[in-house]
Amino acid sequence: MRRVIVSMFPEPGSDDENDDRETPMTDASWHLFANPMSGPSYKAALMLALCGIRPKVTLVDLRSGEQKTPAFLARTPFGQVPVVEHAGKSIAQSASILEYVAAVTGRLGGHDEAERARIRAWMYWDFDRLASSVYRVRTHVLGIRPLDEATAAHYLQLAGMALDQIESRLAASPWLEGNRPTIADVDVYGTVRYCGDARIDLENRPAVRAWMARVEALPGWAEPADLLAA
Ligand SMILES: N[C@@H](CCC(=O)N[C@@H](CS)C(=O)NCC(=O)O)C(=O)O
Repeated sequence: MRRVIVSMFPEPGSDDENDDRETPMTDASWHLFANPMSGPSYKAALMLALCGIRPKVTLVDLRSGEQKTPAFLARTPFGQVPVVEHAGKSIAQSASILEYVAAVTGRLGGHDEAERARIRAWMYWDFDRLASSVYRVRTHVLGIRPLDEATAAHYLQLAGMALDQIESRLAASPWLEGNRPTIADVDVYGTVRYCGDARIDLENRPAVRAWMARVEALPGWAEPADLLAA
């Protein structure tokens, strides 16, 4: 069986990074359960891609409730995508998946406990303030989960406030935590990139747009449609 020693890959953006690295073959020791419309699924898929791992992907049909079947609930008590299976373990929640992949590959994580805690703080903040508003506005705009206008306006305002926070941060620092990309960037990027679907304008947030371009220049970066196909 082909063995991929992912921890030997250099950090994205480091001097050792080989931009000509071939697209990896599917590595079935990593199995991603995902949905193509799901932002958290994209976060998990993007993290694996940035670490040079192309997992086996199984698409989960959320409309038919496949995520609530006993077979899927055996993988995760949450009945949600994404889930990653690796080395006989099943990991749910995109932020936990990002931490797990970072720990296993030695990439995009923190160097010590304090840095790991600061990175984790961005991920908690993301789901508390940013994803909770951007994703809700997105599903409203796309007609997947319509809200009444007052509720939609409320979440739009929260999204704007959260985006203003990262605009300030990224005006002063190229990455959310420290001077290199980390899973904080992967996580928050996986929310911000859905602002377009949510019709949230990033025009007046130049630092966010420049940071998105930096993320999109990382080796392995790809669009959701490219990563979340069966
Ligand atoms: N906090 C979770 C959120 C996961 C989530 O909301 N997944 C949605 C798709 S985006 C889902 O599976 N929804 C179906 C359901 O809840 O039944 C994460 O970051 O992984």
